[in-house]
Amino acid sequence: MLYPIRNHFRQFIDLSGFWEFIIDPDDSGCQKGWFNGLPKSRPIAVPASWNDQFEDARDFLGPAWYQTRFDRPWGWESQKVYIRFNSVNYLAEVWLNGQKLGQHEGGHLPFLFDLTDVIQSTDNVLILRVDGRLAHDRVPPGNITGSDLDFFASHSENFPQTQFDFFPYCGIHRPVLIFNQPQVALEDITVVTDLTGNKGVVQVSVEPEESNICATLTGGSKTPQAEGIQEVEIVIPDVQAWSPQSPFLYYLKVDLLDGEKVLDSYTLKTGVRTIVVDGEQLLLNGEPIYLRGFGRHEDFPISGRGFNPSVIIKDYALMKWIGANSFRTSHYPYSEQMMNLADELGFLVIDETPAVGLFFNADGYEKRLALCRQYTEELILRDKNHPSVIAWSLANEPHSGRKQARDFFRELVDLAKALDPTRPVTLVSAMGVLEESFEFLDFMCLNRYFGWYQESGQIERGAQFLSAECDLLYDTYKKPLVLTEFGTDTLPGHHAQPPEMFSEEYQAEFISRYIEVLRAKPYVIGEHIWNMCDFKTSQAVTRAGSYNYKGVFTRDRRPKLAAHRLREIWTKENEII
Ligand code: BDP
Repeated sequence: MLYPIRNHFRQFIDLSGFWEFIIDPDDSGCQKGWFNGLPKSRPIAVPASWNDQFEDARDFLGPAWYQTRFDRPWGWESQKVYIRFNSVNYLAEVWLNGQKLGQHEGGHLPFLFDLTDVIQSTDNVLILRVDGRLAHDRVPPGNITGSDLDFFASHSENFPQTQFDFFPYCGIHRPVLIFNQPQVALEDITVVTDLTGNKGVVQVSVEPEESNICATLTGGSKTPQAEGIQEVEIVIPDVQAWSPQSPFLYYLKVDLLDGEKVLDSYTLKTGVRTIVVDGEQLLLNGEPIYLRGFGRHEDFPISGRGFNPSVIIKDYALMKWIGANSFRTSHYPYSEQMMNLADELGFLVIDETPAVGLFFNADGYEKRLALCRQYTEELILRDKNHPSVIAWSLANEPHSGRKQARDFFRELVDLAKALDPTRPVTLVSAMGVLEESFEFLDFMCLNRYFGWYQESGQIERGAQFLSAECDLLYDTYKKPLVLTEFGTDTLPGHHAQPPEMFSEEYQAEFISRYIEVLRAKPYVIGEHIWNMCDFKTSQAVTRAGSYNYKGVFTRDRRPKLAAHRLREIWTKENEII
């Protein structure tokens, strides 16, 4: 899926700014015809979550309505025109000038509608109904009641009642763009790269089928080019491979041709690299790599889960400072801008779908599976061309103790492999859950909290449990393993000697001890701390101030003791990667 760009053939307009907004607590907006125009409303910032912008909307999950107006830009009269929503959480219904364009379920992933036949030259009225309510057959799920509760060990007493541990922020979370395309246009481009010795190979294929294309690669010392129908291969003699130490990106320009005439053109950045699981190792460009980094969240005061460019930059600066080389997009896909910067700054990303808190009982199973298939497709379509993406994660902490879980993930793994045969596929398993799908996944991801939720207060005992369990899993599945979560809630400024729970010392000791255990195991290919920053979650007795305090930075990005400890460990060892 191509991100809108500006060039000789294409333009886009970003509708970010202040829109009109009204909450609809009794869900009567449709009946009252609000899709034709909102009644008295108030201004709201877009993109941003609505929850922290108003007194009466914090725990309100929808439905709510948005409205904005725009004119068609000049020069688009004979062009195709689309609207692209980069992320709306959770269910979006969209109208333009009173006509329904369609709907999309699921946050964090883009969707678009064709406006060509609906757009007017002036005074277009765009209206959205956004519904973020939690339900057992939505993904991620929430508001679980009755017998469904048997499937869960936790998160049943929190408010709002989510089956996941982050605040269920709602709204238009990322920019909304209108863009044009020529009548005959490049609809999609797929780039696959390979390396042999110092030669790089870039395979480029496009949609629509049968297109005549010319692909040109610039950025290196030469400017190789290839012409063909729908699919071409470009060979780069002295290739500069992409890696965290040297995140070199080429510009790939694809022209759509009709004889000599160029009908459309699209330029994207691409890095040439390979990624494979080999025995107990993960190889980037044929060399073993070890992941150091975090599980994270898109989360900041007031803007909530809304796109916040300065926070993105700050987070990358802190990850560089601390010596991280990777992260997981826990527990949903991050913004496309975040992914572009990962390519540019040389971060390795485990790219996760929004499938967190999954359970597998019959009621709602088909709908959840259909949604997970949709998310997997949308994610791979969106992120397939990023060199930074080294693996797809299909879920976080599914309640896999039922035999249906295995079939569910078998189907998703097959789908992911069919869509992208080049990247490893994984999922992230919870403590106390036997994840049988490890059998057909490329590597194992585990979240473990021995010494926190269990063996509380006992770091050494926790470390022994961790060690034993990792060995057991490796002996069973013989696959490499990333510890994708470990950490402790830590109140900034709270100290204790000897270390005790919630103190900065306890977090620093816990993390250091876990790292020692992991480093002694040759099949462990990475350590991701939970979490990079403190973040907002639902209210619960285990979540003081409705924060998860496991950040090694505070929510406003100040380091705790553990951040300094990690920096000592992670910046000393750049020889690993
Ligand atoms: C894991 C979840 C993560 C939570 C974390 C915790 O994957 O979302 O925030 O535990 O409890 O179970 O802090």
